[in-house]
Amino acid sequence: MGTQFKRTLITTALPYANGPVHIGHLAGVYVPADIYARYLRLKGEEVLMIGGSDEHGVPITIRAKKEGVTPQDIVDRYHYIIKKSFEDFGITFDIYSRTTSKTHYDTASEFFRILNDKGEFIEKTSEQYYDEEAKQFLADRYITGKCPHCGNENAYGDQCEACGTSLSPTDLINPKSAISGSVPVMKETRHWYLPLDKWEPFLRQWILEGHTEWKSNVYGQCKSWLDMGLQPRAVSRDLDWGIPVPVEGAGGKVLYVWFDAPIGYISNTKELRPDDWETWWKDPETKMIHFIGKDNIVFHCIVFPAMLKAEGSYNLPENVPANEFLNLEGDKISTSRNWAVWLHEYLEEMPGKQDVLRYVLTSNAPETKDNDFTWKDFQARNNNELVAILGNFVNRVLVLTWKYFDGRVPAMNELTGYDAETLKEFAGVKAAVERQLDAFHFRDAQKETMNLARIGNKYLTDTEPWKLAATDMDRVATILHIALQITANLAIAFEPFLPFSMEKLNQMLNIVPLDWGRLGATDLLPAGHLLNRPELLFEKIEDEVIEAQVQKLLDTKKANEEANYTAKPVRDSIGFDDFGKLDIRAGTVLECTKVPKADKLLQFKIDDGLQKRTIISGIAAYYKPEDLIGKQICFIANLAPRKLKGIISEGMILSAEDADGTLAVIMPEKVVKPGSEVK
Ligand code: B3M
Ligand code: ZN
Repeated sequence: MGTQFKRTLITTALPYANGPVHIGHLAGVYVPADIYARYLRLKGEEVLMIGGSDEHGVPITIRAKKEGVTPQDIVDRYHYIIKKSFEDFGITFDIYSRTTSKTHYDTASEFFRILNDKGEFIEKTSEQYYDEEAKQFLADRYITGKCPHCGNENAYGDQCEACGTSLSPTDLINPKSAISGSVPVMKETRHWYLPLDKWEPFLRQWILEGHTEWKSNVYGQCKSWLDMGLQPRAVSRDLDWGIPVPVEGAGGKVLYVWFDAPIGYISNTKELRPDDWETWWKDPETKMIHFIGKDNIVFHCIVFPAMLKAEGSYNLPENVPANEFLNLEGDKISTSRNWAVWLHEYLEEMPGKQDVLRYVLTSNAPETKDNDFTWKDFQARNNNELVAILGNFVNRVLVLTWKYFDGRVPAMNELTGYDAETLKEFAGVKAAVERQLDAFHFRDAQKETMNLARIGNKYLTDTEPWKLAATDMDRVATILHIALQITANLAIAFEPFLPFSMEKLNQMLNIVPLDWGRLGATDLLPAGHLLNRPELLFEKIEDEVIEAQVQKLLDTKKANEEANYTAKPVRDSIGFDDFGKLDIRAGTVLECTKVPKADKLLQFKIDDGLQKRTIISGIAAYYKPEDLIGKQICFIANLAPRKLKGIISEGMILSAEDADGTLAVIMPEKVVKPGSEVK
């Protein structure tokens, strides 16, 4: 408290290198961290932003097994895809490394050794599931069985995905090894545990009393963990992928991924700054901030601080501004269900639109609760905010300056009261944006910044310089002078949020990027300064583009439904007599019309060989009436008549229902006499 910090170490969660990164990653961690890093750098502060891939752990080995390749193949593939996506979106890491680097192996092993030598671990033997065929202990994810809560036969040893309950492997009924399919046995194994209970009093005081300023979602989660009471946590695993436990006789055991991954922040700092990395980790004048998603809170606020404290020479984080989750069109983002907007695909389909996504994800950031990304909202924010407010303002100012002053900043003349008021209003934006950024409220910070563009837009609309050109060029000069100062201010304030567009804007203004300290100044562009020719900063996004994205998601949903489709179990058997009671016939459609005020229903006139029969059928969503006229269908002829929407329906047309509920009408394979029996 009250510490004056000299530098800031920003860490960002290390994504698992078991798949590419999507909008949820950007929104939750990397865009806010990047905004913060860019902001501090613009202020001239000393900053390092550390990133990297998390390349150990069971998720990687599962992916490898599924594809029949090695874990190393998987991480080599995804590390570079992830790294490139971050570069493409302008995430300014000072280093983006990986936890399979030599520096990391050495650093993590050394860290473990120090704690072990200091007696900071306890060693315990416990019984765990073992696959005798595959000759290995089974990670929780590698055991499947029946969920004791909902009966799902394919629950995992850590969670049932059908009902969402967290499980431990011993909860499963009829457990099976996912590796060999055999029934696992309980076997004793010895592991190293970090006694979190020992650190509980310290953590209570440090967080619950010392960091009441942390975001309420973070503070609340810490409090509930602490109130439940902390238990020793195993920091080793029986697995053949990871950093070997650096203790003699520990063959076959590796460091638990959540032990080594946060040490990755240290290793990557070391790799970047071999000579002064300790300044960044041990000098009390360094402020450390962890940017993470909500599922990582316990590891960054409780486990890693306990590790650092046990080691003894490291700083603890000053803040952990964790975000909640971003959903996609109402559903949880999921790598395995392919329910995501993948960053590399977005860039292929929307080239050059990095800033649009950065803007939308910040506008809608899940800072205090889970939020939803929708393509409609994406389009609306682009068209109504980036294009209509920011882009429109900048374009009008530059075009008018070229039109009336050959691209040179005109001199300011006498000010009106309204001019003075406008200048005063935008001078206040700096403090407002800073207040929000310093509190990690990135969406409000961006909103305040957009307000500056709003002020500018309103100023132009109110003063209408284009109408004054014939009568009062002095006035036009003053208005454009002020509007140009607002534009140059926007180039500073929006840089952390929209770096690509602001680079373009600086180019148009013919200036080098200005420091944050100049924000609010009214003399950024001196009279006589020559601008470059304007280009559009943002373009309208048309409906077709959005519809194509929505269709892509609908296709994914359909593919998932099909992949998950299992036919319903067959009903109780019936005798032949029962079947004989059904009178199923083929008939020819003579007429077919929509039933007024009922979107689902079609009304048919069927030639059934004896008469014209009326049938109502709920297939209007799947067929146009004209597509069915003249076709032959099958129907139940002896179903008792029923009244639907005031019309008597004499029978039922037979359809097959697909996995997604789509109906397909059953038709005879060749033309038959109307009234033919179906048997
Ligand atoms: N790889 C989990 C995740 O991607 C984990 C984070 C490590 S941060 C040290 O959510
Ligand atoms: Zn369940």
